[in-house]
Amino acid sequence: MKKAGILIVVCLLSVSGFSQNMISGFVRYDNAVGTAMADSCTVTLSIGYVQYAQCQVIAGGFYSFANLPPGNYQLKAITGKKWHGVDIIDAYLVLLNFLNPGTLTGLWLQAADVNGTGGTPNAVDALAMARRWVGQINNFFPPNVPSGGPDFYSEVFNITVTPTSNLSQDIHILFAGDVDGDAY
Ligand SMILES: [Ca+2]
Ligand SMILES: [Ca+2]
Repeated sequence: MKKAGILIVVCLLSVSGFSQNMISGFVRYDNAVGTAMADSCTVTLSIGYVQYAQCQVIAGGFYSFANLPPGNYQLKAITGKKWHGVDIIDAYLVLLNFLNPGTLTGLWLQAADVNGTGGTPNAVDALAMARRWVGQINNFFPPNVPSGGPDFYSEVFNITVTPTSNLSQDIHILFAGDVDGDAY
């Protein structure tokens, strides 16, 4: 089996100087103002299912990859931030969306399926959110999500890098179940 090489952190710590084949932007929480995630977040670049590079965000939530070989990459963020931000309001919003699909969209809709069953999030998801809110359960999707672990969702982008690319792409993340985005 061919061993895949992982490029060890090609991120820039500043944007000084001239670089090509760049992807840069900010990791933001998916709320109304797009709060920048200033720490505890990593951006990954993958080719297919193989991670090619990763980069920690720096102050202000900024990330940057430079001098990337041309090709197609998948871009997303992960976070080690502690899960929070889900309460009975979020559960209520999941029920509203079940009765009137379309009230939750995008990452908020993805994050509503806290038990990972797929399909339209429903009362079972809402009940799990309420139970976790009051401390009856420690996670949504065991054993994939350890207690206190990184249960979050990230936007995922398919990016094509060319020899002259200088791409800007913000990446939004959301804690599982925080369908009103009020954790930040
Ligand atoms: Ca579900
Ligand atoms: Ca919330």
